[in-house]
Amino acid sequence: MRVNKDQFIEDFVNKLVSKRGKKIKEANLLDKYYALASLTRDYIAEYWVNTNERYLKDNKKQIYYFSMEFLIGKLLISNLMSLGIKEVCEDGLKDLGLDLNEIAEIEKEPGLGNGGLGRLAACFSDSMATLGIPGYGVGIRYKYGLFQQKIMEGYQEEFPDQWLKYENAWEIKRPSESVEVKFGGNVIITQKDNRLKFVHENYESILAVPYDIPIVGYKNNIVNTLRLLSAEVMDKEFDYYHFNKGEYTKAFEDKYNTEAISYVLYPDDSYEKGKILRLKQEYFLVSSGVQSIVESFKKSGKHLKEFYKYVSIHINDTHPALAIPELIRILIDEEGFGWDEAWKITKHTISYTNHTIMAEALEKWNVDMIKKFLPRIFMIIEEINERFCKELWNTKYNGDFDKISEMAIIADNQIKMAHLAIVGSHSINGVAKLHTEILKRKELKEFYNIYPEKFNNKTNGISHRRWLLKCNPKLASVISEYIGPSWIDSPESLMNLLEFKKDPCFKEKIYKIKQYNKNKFANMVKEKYSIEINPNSIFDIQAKRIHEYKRQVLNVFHIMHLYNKLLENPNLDIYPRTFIFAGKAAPGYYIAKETIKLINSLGKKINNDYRIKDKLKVLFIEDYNITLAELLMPAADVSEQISTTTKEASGTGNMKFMMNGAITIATLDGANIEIANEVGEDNIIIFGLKAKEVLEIYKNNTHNSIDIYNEDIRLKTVMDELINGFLPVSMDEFKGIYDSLLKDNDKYLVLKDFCDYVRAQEKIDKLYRNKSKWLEMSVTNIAYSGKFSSDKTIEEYAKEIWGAL
Ligand code: F58
Repeated sequence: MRVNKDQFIEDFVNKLVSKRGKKIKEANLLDKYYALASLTRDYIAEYWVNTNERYLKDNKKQIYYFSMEFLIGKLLISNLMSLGIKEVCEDGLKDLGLDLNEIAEIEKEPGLGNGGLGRLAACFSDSMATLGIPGYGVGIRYKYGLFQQKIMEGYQEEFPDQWLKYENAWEIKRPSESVEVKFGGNVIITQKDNRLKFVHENYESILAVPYDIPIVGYKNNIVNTLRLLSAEVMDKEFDYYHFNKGEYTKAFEDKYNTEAISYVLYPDDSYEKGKILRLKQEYFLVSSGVQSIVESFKKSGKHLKEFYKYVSIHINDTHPALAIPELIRILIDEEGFGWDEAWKITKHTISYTNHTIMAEALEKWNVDMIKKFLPRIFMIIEEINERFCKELWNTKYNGDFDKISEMAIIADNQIKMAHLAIVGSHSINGVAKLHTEILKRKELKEFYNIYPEKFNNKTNGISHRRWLLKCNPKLASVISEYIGPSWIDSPESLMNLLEFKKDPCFKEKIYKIKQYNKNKFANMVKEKYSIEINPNSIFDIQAKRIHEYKRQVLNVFHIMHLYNKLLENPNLDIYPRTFIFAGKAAPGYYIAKETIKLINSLGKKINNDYRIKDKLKVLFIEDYNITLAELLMPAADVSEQISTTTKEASGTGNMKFMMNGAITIATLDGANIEIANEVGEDNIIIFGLKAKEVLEIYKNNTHNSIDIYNEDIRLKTVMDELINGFLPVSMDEFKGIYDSLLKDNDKYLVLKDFCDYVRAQEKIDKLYRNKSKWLEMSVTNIAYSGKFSSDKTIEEYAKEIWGAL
């Protein structure tokens, strides 16, 4: 868009008055932020309206990406960049004595996600807008997000994330487009004109109120929409009778019970009530989403028979898989279709991405629960299941009861959502080559046997606009200085950097930028934690959800081992290292929470030990989110991607670190394999068991952790230190971790990979001392990172799954 500095200044000053009732002199930072964000939204509005109009006219396929998570990050700076007016605003604000970055910092980040799955949804939204694909995100507007993580006495404590405390400057509430979502009750079946009619009665209604957020395409005048739904009571805000009797809590009981649906992401579902809430959230999302899509499609005048030619609904993991029976319900009960046609339309409309092979993350719902809260949906799932089992019976598996019950959607009083998603969709994709292979050959083998054409791979990607252009502006600008700005539109041209990987002048610039980013991070640490870290040490970072399979404990063991070596010989020549951790543990996940305590206890001990002469530091940075990631990625020298091989579906942090020039230490897992294939073995540090070996160990149970513990004295020492008072905690504090590794035979093969990990880390120590070589590796990583742009991934989804390009 075009706006000059004078116009911007005038608009901004007027906005401060109209929006906040203040002149610059009286305005505080919050006033300035809201004025600027609101002005930016005004600038966006024209393109938003035009885009929607164009999409209606163009008759192109519309893509709806259903996801329980959207980790979009702060929007002010990225929106200004996408509009192409960041510099003008920066200059204009400077003339007014204001600093854009200081204003932007005050924005609250929407905590609408947990991990890679949620960030992927955000990168995909960004790419769809930039490629001009009519893509809509559909999610939930959790009032309190995931949770805010605070570290207290070394432990994670959870607090409500009050990101909506003031207002969300980007959203537009659209109450007139609200839809009713029905829970509970019963279904009456009648017969009319030779057809069965299903009438849902005595249900409880909840209103899904949409809030639309603009997703601004990069300098292309296109603005897509992220629609977030919020739960409200249908009519009665509170009960007058109880209120007048002074029973205020009772008076508002219904309201809070209803609104709780969109309060928090991932309520603890170790209890029945948490499970019910989670089920309600999932149905709330898909029912309101699908109803709105069908309504808006009908307005276009086309026949619903053609729905799937103009609409794709993509489900991000199985959480929105109830979209399948919901679409069938609408087509049959409300639009008068017969089963066969409703089934065909649905199957051709829906596609599904699998993000994990971890058994505990494969969703299953108790039959009684679905029957009670979603009676009509249950009937439809039953029908799908019956027809599917018949199909199996009539084809391959005639007589094979075991196989059929293993593959059934409903078995043992449970509904298997992955099976529903596979049967009811036309495409199932994994998120990296190895992951897809494991789905095809192992986890979902039986389904691959009968539906090979449905399975495909789409390796994840990241938005280079957020993960380079925005978060590392100095690096972005030096890249453009050397290879021109074309990489911004076609990230694969980052490859042109290879020409400069031996250019001392270019490498020095890359070095200085890394140092600048490290200093920036070190300043934050000093300010927030009063800990001094050495910007000349290696910044070695592991930032991701805390989970046993991601093996933060392996990282910790290596640090403890280094520490032990230094205690033995304080003059040992170890290149100074700062180990940085960040990530949240699921509130009910005991070992993950203990791991956080372990990292902090180790930090407490090491950071205060003068004997090791500041050679090691260990930090846990609290409340990992997109904003923190944007600070961490550019500051990293080493990227830790050390999951148990076969367990990390893809990983996307690996791509973000690489794009910012960090060197990866990794197992050959998920997308690490594809990264290694691109950069070559000289530019990544690989260690650990290969997929085949891991699968073999699991299959034949050939691993015995106690043997390794007894054989490797370094490991034995470190492990004993968990329970012998070495750390500043009670002796049994880390017994859970200790037992999981020895008594429970180390399910994630930490001990098995320890030795090779230490070797790989020694290699890093050596390599880093060779500055020229290190920088060459760093440049090579940046150069190949363009291959992992989500633009490329989205192009593949659009062509091969959605038929939209
Ligand atoms: C992640 N999954 C995968 N799930 O772990 C990662 O390998 C992959 O790169 C990424 O998806 C994108 O494909 C993930 O983030 C969750 O957060 C689950 C959500 C449901 C509860 C359990 C965690």
